[in-house]
Amino acid sequence: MNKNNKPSWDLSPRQLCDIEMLLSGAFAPLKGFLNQADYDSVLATLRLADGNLWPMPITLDVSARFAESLQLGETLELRDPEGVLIATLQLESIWTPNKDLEALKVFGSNDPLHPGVYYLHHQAGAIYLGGTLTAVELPEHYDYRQHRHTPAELKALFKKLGWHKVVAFQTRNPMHRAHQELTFRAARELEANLLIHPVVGMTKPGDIDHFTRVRCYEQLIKHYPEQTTFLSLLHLAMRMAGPREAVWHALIRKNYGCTHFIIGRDHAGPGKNSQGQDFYEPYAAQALAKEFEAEMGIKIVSFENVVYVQDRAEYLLESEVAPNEAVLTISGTEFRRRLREGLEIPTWFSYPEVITELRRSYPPRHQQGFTVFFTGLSGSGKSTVANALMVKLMEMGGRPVTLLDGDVVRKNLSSELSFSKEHRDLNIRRIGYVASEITKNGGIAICAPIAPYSAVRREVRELVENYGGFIEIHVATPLAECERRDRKGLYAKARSGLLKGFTGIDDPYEAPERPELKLDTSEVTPDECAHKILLTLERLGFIKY
Ligand code: PPS
Repeated sequence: MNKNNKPSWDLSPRQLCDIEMLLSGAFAPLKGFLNQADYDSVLATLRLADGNLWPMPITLDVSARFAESLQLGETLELRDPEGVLIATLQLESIWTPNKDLEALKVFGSNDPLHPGVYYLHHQAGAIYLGGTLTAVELPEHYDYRQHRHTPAELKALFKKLGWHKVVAFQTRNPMHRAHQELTFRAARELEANLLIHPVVGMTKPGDIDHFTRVRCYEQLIKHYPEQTTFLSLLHLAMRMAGPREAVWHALIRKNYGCTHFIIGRDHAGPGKNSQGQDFYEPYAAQALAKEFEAEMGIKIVSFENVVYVQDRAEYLLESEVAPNEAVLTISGTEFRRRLREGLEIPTWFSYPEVITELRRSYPPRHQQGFTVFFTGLSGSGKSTVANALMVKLMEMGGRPVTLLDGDVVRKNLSSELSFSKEHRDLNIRRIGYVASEITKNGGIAICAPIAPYSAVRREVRELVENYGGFIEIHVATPLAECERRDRKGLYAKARSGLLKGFTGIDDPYEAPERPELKLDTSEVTPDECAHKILLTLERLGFIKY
């Protein structure tokens, strides 16, 4: 509650993106966050209850506790993280969504490896609020202002420039020469102007940050014929929903005044599922968007992949290449490996200025920061090994090292927290936050909490991997051995019932499924454990002797 007695909600990063799109008209015909009838209809039919095409549920998710304080019909204030009032919402619906159903309908899957599914189940609040918005002010951006435009501004600009046909290109990656070739072709074939319209709101976790990407686009755009191409940034939060997302992207571009929209192979696909298969058929997004082309009022420009043909020294569509012609490709994974290891990236693949920008932000791994995250039972030997590792890394020098030991953190950062699941997760989030800042600034963070829950460990991994390495070490010393050691006498207390909720005794420990390294200190000395970790760090490229 604030001083007007109106309930107030602090918008999450994703909600901030959504509200900006809603208020600017980029999500027209939406006038607010979906109410329950529209939500149900969007899931079932890709349409709002009134029949208008709209494929993506844009919902205001909140915690159950906050929702309890609300009543239908009242006005809710929506604020940015600094407390600035962005808009008010007239509450029309409050409901508990069936998230399994939502995941299946929107993403076609309930696989937690899908980032949209994961977000839905682990980050989005349990309750949805729907209603019409009244704007107060658009969220403020201080970065790249010259490249940010509302739909009205872009439409006015196209009109002023006399651009009658505008083909939009969506991307969440740095653009290389193949992308440029594809956009050139589209513009040439359609005799249209080109809008490079990259997403800078939220993309797939682990993507290259938008600051770096925008510097790359600024370099690339110099290689287009003058006055033909325009760069504008889209503050969208992607969902990685493949076909549904493609329809959504096209509708958004229509709202920005574009006449054509390029959809390539596997548009907005999130990669592989837990069975190692792509979540979506490579051309399913094109097919679905084509189905709605006439209704949307924007033409879909479908493209297959463009590849580099060595003998001809030019880019061609895959289908134009003769069977005997050698095609050169560098996959995304290979490209990242070369960046990471400081290896050569050929000029046929990308312009040197673009590569220079990428290298400034992504130095080779041995110059990046990283986090070594130990997890394991009390008494498993985490602290001992962490200390051994710390001094060995300090001996090597070159990067500052900080140890965030479980007990020490509990004294300094988390002294008010208990050992409930909620508090343990909060404790790990705090450790993760500090580790991510250390990693961002090029240092080494060594964390050694129990961290019994896998979901929050994954959250921390995602956070840290935005800035550098995350190396998870499972100290898998058997419970019997930890209990035998019982250095602090806590196992005895837990067994006798004096201490409740003790990990491994009457509280759960979820072992990591894919740690970078698994150690058992009942079999290996602390010194040897530290050595094994150093070898792992070397293998991954984070240290160089
Ligand atoms: S957690 O779950 O990650 O937040 O735990 P952590 O911050 O690492 O704190 C673990 C240390 O607190 C002591 N302790 C307990 N551990 C587990 N369960 C309960 N109920 C508990 N109560 C106190 C214990 O000494 C842990 O230290 P380590 O170094 O792991 O032995």
